[in-house]
Amino acid sequence: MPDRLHLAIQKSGRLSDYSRDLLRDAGLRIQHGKNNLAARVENFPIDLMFVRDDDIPTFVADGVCEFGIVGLNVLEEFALGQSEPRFEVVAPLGFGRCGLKIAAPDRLDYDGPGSLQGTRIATSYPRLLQRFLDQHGIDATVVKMNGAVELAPRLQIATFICDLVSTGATLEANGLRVVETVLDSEAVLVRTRKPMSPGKAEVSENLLRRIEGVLATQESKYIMMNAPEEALDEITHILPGVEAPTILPLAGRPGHYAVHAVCQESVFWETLQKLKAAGASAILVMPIEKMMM
Ligand code: PRT
Ligand code: ZN
Repeated sequence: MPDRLHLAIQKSGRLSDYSRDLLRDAGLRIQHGKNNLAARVENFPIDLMFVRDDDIPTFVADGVCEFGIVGLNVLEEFALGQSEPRFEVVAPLGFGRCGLKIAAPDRLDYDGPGSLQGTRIATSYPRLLQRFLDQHGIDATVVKMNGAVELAPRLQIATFICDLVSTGATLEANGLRVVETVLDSEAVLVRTRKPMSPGKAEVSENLLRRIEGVLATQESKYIMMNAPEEALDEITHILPGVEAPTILPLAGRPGHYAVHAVCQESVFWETLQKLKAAGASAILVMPIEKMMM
């Protein structure tokens, strides 16, 4: 029996569906048993642990789970309470994006971090907020709250709040506005720094390659177009993240070519417009299902 690797993901919440989808896209077949705290992966020696997101940094730091998927906000807040980092971020995952922001009541004047001096700021992220205040040389009282932080100004617990923001709708509904960014966050794949057995290390590398493959295909697109010979140089230049496109002569159209390429970066409408202006026609952009470099 090979050593089984343990991967912690959020049980239920904003990251859980995305985390499961990512693992499925990486080809992991998750067994659905009766146990809703753990599941086996059928085709890999990996066990999934379904836990509160707040517990994930501890599990990974202690090596109880070799890997975890968690918001950078939760991870960094935990790390600031540790004397040494016992884990490493191995991949940003592109979902769960949000910002840890300081917000002020709409009617309050705000004139830079100096306006925070001597005030009270409510947050669930006291260490990250304290770091921000220290970096700006501000002396303020950090009021720790475990939830409903946006109510603090109305309840007169604090003047400012420091909370996660994605759409900004919650702030708006509570008459608050963003004044500072403390941290830009997204979900990350984190790995323990505890040494692994050779068996686990091999599975770990394999898992990483698979996840990197999924992330690469999310950004990458296969692009095809036709172009006259004189436009080929400029087109090759415009294509984002392409080293050597495939260029094939078009049957029955002398001087005209088909250009095929894998773009390793996002292809925007602006890129298509530039290609067209350079002389390209019949431009097609297609998703890539699997890729291994
Ligand atoms: O039960 P468990 O402890 O596992 O879950 P949780 O309730 O602590 O976390 P959950 O599921 O709410 O969030 C998990 C992670 O999602 C967070 O740690 C962030 O990394 C990420 N994330 C992304 C967010 C948001 N966007 C977000 N908008 N987490 C929370 N919010 C909250 C925010 O706190 C505020 O109350 O949503 C509200 C603001 O949203 P907007 O859209 O109105 O700006
Ligand atoms: Zn939580």
